[in-house]
Amino acid sequence: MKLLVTGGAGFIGANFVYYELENHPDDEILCVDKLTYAGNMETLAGAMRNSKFRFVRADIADRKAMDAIFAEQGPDIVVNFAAESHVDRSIETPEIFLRTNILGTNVLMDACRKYGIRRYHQVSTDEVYGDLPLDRPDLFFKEATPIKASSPYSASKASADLLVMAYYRTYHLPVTISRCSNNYGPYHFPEKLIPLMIINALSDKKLPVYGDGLNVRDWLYVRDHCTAIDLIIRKGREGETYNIGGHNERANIAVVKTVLRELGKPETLIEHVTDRKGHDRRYAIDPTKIHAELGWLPTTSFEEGIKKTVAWYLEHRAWWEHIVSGAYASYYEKMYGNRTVLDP
Ligand code: NAD
Ligand code: TDX
Repeated sequence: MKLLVTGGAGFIGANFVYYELENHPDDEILCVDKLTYAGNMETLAGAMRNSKFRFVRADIADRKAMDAIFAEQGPDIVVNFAAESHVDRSIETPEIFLRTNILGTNVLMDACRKYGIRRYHQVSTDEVYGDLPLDRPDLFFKEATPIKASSPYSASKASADLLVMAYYRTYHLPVTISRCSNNYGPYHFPEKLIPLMIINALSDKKLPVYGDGLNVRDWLYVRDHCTAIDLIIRKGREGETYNIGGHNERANIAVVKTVLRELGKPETLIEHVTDRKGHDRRYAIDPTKIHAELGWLPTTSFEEGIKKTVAWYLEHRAWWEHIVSGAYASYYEKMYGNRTVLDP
C-alpha cells in the first residue's frame, strides 16, 4: 500500500508518519508538504532515514505539481493533513486559509478522481461545529451536529468538509472525514496553547491567557488521534464522518496551571490578556460512533500525556529553540505586543 500524507512536516502529520512507519512497516509513505512556517524538516529527520519514506516539497493547491506527483506515484490512500491551522493567524490573514484549506482540498480530490485512489481522507476539526455554552455540560458535538463555524480557520475547514461530501455524492470519490478535538504532544508548534505555555514558563516569561481563561477545550494526546485515523482509512466506511475525542475537557486556566506545576514554576507568571476575537467557549466531542464502529478508544490520560509532553519539550530544546529564535520572534511581538493585560 502506498500512502500519500500531506502536511507531514507539521505537528499531527509527522506524528502520523511515525505511527505508520512503526505499525505498517510494509507500506510506503510519500509526504507532500509546502514547508510553510509550520513545516519543519528537523521533525522528519528520523523518517528520512527510513527507506519506505519519501519527501516532496510541494503546495497542495498547485494543480500542476499535484498532477505530476499523482501521475508518477499512484498513491492508494491520500490523507490530507496539510492546512493553515492557527485560529489567531486566520483572524489576521484569512485569505491563505481559504487557498490552502479549501482550494488545496479541491486540487487534491481532483487528482484523486483523475488517477484513481482507494481512499481520500480529510483530516478535519471539531471547530467546524462552532462552540457549546459553558452552562450546558450535557451537550456534545455529534457527527449530525450542524456546521456553524466561528473563525476564518474553522469556516475554511468547514467549507472543505462540504466539498469532500459533495465529491462523494457527485463523483462517488471514496472519502472519509475525521473531526478531532484539540491535540497535544511532541512536535506541537509553539504558537499553540500548550507548547507556548511550556516554552514561556521555561524562559520565565509571562503566560498570556486570553480573557477569563474559562474557555474549555477537549484535549487528546496526538498518538491517540493517529490510531483513530489509521483505523478510519483502513476500516472506516466510505462517505462517513467520524468524531474523535476522549472526553477530556479542561478550562484553559486549569491547563496552564497544570503545565506550571509540572515545571515547578509559579502561578504568578500567568497574565490575563485581551481575548481572542470570536473566541469559541467550549468544545466537547461525542466519540460514540468511532468507538462503536471501529472499536477506537484513547489510551493516554491527560495526566500521563501532559507529563510526556513536558518531558519531550525538556529533552528537545534544540527543536524548539531553532523555531523561537527565527521568524517566530516577530510573530510573537505582533500577536502579543499590543494585547492589554487585564486586571486580575
Ligand atoms: P500544523 O500547522 O502543525 O502543520 C500543517 C502542515 O501543513 C505544515 O507542515 C505545513 O508546512 C503544511 N502546509 C501548509 N500549507 C500547505 C500547502 N499549501 N501545501 C502543502 N503543505 C502545506 O498543523 P497540525 O496541528 O498538525 O494540523 C494538521 C491537520 O489537523 C490540519 O488539517 C488541522 O486542521 C487538523 N486538526 C488539528 C488539530 C490540532 O489540535 N492541532 C485538531 C483537529 C484537527
Ligand atoms: O496564547 C494563547 N493564550 C490562550 O489563552 C493561545 C495561543 C491560546 N489561548 C487559548 C485559546 C483557546 O481557547 O487556548 C485555547 C487553545 O488555543 P489554541 O492552541 O490556539 O487552539 P484552538 O484555537 O483551540 O485550535 C486548535 O484545536 C483545533 C488547533 O490550533 C486547530 O488547528 C484545531 O482544529
